[in-house]
Amino acid sequence: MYPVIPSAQTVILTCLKLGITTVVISPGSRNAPLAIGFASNDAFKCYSIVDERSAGFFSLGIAQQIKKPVLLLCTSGSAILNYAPAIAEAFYSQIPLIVLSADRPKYKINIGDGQTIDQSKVFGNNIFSSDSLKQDITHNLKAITISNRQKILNSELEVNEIQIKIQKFNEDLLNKRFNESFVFRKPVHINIPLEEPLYDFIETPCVKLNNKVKFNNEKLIKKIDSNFENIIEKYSKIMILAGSCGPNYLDDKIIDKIKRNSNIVVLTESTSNLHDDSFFENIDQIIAPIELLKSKNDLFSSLKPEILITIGGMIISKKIKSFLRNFPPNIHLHVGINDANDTYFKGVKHVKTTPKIFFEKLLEKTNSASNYHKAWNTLSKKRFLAHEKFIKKTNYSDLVIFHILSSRIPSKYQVHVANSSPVRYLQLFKFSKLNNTFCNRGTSGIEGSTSTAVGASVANNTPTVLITGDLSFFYDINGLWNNYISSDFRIILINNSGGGIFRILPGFKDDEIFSKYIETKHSLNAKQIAKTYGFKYQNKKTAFGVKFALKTFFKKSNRPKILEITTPSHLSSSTLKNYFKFLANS
Ligand SMILES: Cc1ncc(C[n+]2csc(CCOP(=O)(O)OP(=O)(O)O)c2C)c(N)n1
Repeated sequence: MYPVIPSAQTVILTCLKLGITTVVISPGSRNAPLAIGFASNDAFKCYSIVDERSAGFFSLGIAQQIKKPVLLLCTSGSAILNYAPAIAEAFYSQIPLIVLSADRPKYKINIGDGQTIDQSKVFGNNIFSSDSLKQDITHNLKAITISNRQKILNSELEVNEIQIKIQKFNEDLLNKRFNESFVFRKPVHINIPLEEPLYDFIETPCVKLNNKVKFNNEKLIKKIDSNFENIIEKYSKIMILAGSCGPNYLDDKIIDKIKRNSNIVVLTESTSNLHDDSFFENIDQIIAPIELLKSKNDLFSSLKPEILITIGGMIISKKIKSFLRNFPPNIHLHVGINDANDTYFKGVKHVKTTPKIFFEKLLEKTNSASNYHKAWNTLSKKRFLAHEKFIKKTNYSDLVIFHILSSRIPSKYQVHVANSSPVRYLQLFKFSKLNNTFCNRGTSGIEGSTSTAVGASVANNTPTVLITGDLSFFYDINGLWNNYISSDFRIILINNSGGGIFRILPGFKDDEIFSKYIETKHSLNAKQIAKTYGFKYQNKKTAFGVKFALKTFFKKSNRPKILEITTPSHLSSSTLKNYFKFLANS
């Protein structure tokens, strides 16, 4: 079934032609032509989610996995504003989303009609583009004439001639923006003014798209500037720093070539999803203790790269940022098609190509022998030994929980981590290389981790576990309010009764104001929530209890499960501080 309204039809036909077929729909009437049009067409996979904020993150989770734009459809009024956090996250973490907001015609905005706001440009600068389709003049011409406010009637042209222009404008705009979303991996917004009647449908579309509608990304992959190819020969200290990358971002052949160069070190994070024994995967474990040493300047100077090559998206580690800002490389190159951030204030040269093309070219010229990798490796090994020693003797705390988890999450599980301290603790441990790991680090928000994990789980064949803090979990309870949570979905909720991260960050004060307004201490638990949403639930308060629960937690079950782990916030923060001191002095 197709809506009779040509612009709504055009949206559906463009999506079909480009193969954009996943749609997350939130309820309403203004969007009914599109909602029913999508849902009645077997080519589309549609999801229904009431809360638009959750729908936004759910879509983001899907798009993160399928690496293609996902459509978000909402009604007019305030609904669209609730997409804002997910759109900002998608914008900064380079995830393609297409917001389709149904709207009233222009002449019904700000004249006292209900459920109406100005929907243009609601995402400000946190989106790639915001546009509005033109309203079809052939649909309910009478309403347009009565309104007498929209100047789409033109006395010199016939109605049909005007409609042809409108149709061309709409087709071109949709093709352009959908392409940009896909190629640049960015969110885009298309606002769609729709006049009533909204519930009229036909079996065969009356719109015929022009043939130019297709994906076209060839122009974007630029040739590498040949100056960069001599880098390997020239420098003896090269650092490759990987931010968040999807799984398999670099292929094994390239990894193999990189590791044969003793002048290259590769630093990765949990969300880089890049693994090799020669890579340094626990950046904070290596660097954070240095800051506590008297000899820090000498040590940092010896580890500083001459050239920094960044790949992927956002970097989690504050420590590596601080190190590279204080001890900047001579050159910073960012390799990739999307954003190149000048994170280290050194100026960044953007090499707009794929890492595969770049490294293949670069690594043809091997290898100036140097001790650079060795220096990092010696320090890393030393830190790891101290880490093991500390963990063995330490008390029950958030740190210990992550140690326990690191060897107990089955490798077939995809791991989603919430902000902020869970993702930072995770960085201190080696999890299975097969646990692909994701976190919303575009804006580091705490409002959509559950919804994102649920979205990712429906798009992925592997089971999913979400590791979350309590504020993040309670913030996004509506992430559980949908029909798409499978029985193998797992949540590990580390409940330290507030924002434990703030006890770790500089500025912590053990007083009432801090506790109430910064840490936001509370005494909630997830027991009743688990019941409401049909989860099996356990709560553990000791290392022994957690280990015991994990023996069966990932086993097959007929319902999803929540394991709530209660930890003492004051001990957790002091343990982490002692951990870094111990590493520094070992
Ligand atoms: C939407 C949003 N509001 C506020 C913040 C600031 N913030 C960062 S971490 C955090 C606390 C997270 O607490 P919790 O989820 O319990 O994890 P914990 O730090 O205790 O491990 C807050 C409020 C944010 N990142 N996003």
